Amino acid sequence: MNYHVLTLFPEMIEQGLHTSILGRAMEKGIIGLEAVDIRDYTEDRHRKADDYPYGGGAGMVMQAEPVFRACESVQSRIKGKRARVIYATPQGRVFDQALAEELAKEEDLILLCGHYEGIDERVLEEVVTDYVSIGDYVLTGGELPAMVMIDAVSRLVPGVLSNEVSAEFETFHDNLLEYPQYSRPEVWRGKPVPRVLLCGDHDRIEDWRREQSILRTRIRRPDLYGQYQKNREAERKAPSKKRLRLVLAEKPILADESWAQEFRRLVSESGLELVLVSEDTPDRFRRVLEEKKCRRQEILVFAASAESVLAAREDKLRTIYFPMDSREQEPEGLIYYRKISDLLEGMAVLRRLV
Ligand code: 6GU
Repeated sequence: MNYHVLTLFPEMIEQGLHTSILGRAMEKGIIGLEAVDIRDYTEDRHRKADDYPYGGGAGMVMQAEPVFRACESVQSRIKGKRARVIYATPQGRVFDQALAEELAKEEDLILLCGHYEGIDERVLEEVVTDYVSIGDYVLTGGELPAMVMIDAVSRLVPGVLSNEVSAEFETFHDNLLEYPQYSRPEVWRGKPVPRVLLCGDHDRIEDWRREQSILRTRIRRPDLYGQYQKNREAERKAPSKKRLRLVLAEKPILADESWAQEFRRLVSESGLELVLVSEDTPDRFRRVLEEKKCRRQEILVFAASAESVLAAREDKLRTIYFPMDSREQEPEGLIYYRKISDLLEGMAVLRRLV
């Protein structure tokens, strides 16, 4: 993903985004960030980019030509189709997780930051594809909104988050808030950690967390909870196309016969089809994908090695990683949905997904 931010204050963008997770993603080259100084595209020697508004009124308006030239300069350097141009404005569609997910699919994004009383309407009509607001309040400029959007979009770009769990299934995904988290010590100032978290039963823990998410959403964000309920209702009426249909498991995973039986039973009880794939053909997952005419969201892969996880990720498949060799070195940037230590845990995950 490459961001091109058109701004009068490039240092704000450059200084604000190079730390922590995004900094690392930029070092790794997963994310590119360019702050384009609109003043570099002015014609006069004072680099003046604004002027008085026609019709009078307070403040200054950013002039059309420098913005246009800055934008065209970026577009001409981008290969392939023209990039979407996002104008940060309180008059836009309110930015949310769904829009972040949509934008994360783009190769390049141009973010246009206004200042003062705004930008000459004529250039907006020419270049802007999306008017986006980050909420109903007034800011002095579009730089902070651009940074907010870049942060939210970037963490959805594959490889940006660490190799733990991909961001697909967390807060807001089904309109639920995240469950509460606890770390050591076990008792802090007389307050113990909820006991269920210490029981070691992943099934129970997942159930508890789900319940906490639901309760918390109902109390703290009744608006989101309403959405959640509406979606559940709709899903009951028309089974979601996102529902799992196919489970792909690499053969070594089912080597232990007693486990395999349980696993097969759960899969078939859930109305899913199980396909065993051998672990040594390079395009093994894609071939099944094509044969079964399944959508990617309908497939869950149980992969037996880091190499297989990479192959499945290449085909953008949701992947559960069950390392058969515990000494295996995981390559940096390995992304999977879940890593499990036994099939029981895998079955718990499966149960939750169907
Ligand atoms: Cl996206 N831009 C500006 N300039 N102000 C805002 C905003 C965006 N969202 C809320 N206020």
